[in-house]
Amino acid sequence: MQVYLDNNATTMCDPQVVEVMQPFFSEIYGNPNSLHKFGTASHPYLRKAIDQVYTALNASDNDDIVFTSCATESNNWVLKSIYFDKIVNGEKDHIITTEVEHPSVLSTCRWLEEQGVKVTYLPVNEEGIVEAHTVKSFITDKTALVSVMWASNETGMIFPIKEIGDICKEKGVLFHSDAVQAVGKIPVDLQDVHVDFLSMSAHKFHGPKGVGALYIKDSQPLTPLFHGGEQMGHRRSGTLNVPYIVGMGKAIELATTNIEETMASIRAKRDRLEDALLELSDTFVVGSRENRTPNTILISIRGVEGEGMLWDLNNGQIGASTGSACASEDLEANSVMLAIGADNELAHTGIRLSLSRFTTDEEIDYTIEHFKSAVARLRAISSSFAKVAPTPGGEAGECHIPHHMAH
Ligand code: 7TS
Repeated sequence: MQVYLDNNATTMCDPQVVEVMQPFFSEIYGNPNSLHKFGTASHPYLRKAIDQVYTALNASDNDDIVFTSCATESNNWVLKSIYFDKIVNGEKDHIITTEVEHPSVLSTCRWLEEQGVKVTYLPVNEEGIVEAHTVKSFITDKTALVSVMWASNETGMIFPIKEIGDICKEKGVLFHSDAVQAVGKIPVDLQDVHVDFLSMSAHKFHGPKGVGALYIKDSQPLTPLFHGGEQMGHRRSGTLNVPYIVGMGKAIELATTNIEETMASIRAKRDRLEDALLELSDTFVVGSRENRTPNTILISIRGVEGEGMLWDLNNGQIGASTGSACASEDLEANSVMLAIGADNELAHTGIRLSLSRFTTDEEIDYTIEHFKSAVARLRAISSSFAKVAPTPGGEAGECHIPHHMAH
């Protein structure tokens, strides 16, 4: 058996999505900007894909949805264009974000700091989220943009986006949310929540890799990141990636139709896995289940170093992650766990398990069994676990576990 539990890194492309993409490689291949029938043949399919994204997000007709190459591009676009549109001219000088954003936001913000922008990186609370009142307290009349993720890729924790959106609206500050880990996993209704810009990536909801989108409320102006042939209403130049756009449309439709039912089914499997793993001694899961995307578990197993655990799981044909795959080449502690107050040793033990609608009950059974035996194997050879193991009648020494993580 093979079990893929790294769906926050990427997902399998749904075979139904692959099927709808197929004709656009070698049959309907004209450039949509060409005036002949080879070009115009793709237009109804592009329109359909755009409609599918609008419907999935409950966007308004006067909003814009622009296809990009990925969420990294969408995030870079918003942040850099706000710099050009609002900061270079001296109107504003400040951006607010959080300590736990994806590197596509954090690294862009660090680059903006080098250009002279003031950036506030908000800390998270013990649940790993930023509270709305914290955002409010840092907004000044020089704040150009607030950028807060909808849900964390590492913990699955869902941020109070509705409250933050209301605060930004009231204060007249633009609001961007990186919704990569929310779209297709939990309901995202843009009539209900005020967001000016929203980033998403198709491969996180069983679409193809290399296509994403940026939602722009009320089609407000935003300097393009790519200048060129003026595609996408002059907003994003470059020949349209028709097969991938069609695939993204289908994928978002499949992921958001009956989302409540899909969530309940994934949540039941996730909770069963989580309950079973928490039977192990000295294990901790970050964040409450109710406020987490239904597919994600970030679990810490004291005395079991994350990389060792990944290696053992991989030997058992189980794919998991110690955090974000984007950062997995450096063996650093999990930065989100550090941010929520875990010590360095504990922050090296985080394992992220992320399910999908394709995860089966049999795969969960197999994972529970293998995971438990892996922990026993690794603890047997762990010097740090021996060192911190609780003494009879006493608390574990040396290893600091934040009280809120001790379930
Ligand atoms: N934003 C968030 C919240 C993400 O989780 C990711 C990818 C991105 C942006 C970037 O998406 P891309 O399509 O441009 O690459 N996150 C992860 C992860 O958690 N592990 O691997 C990639």
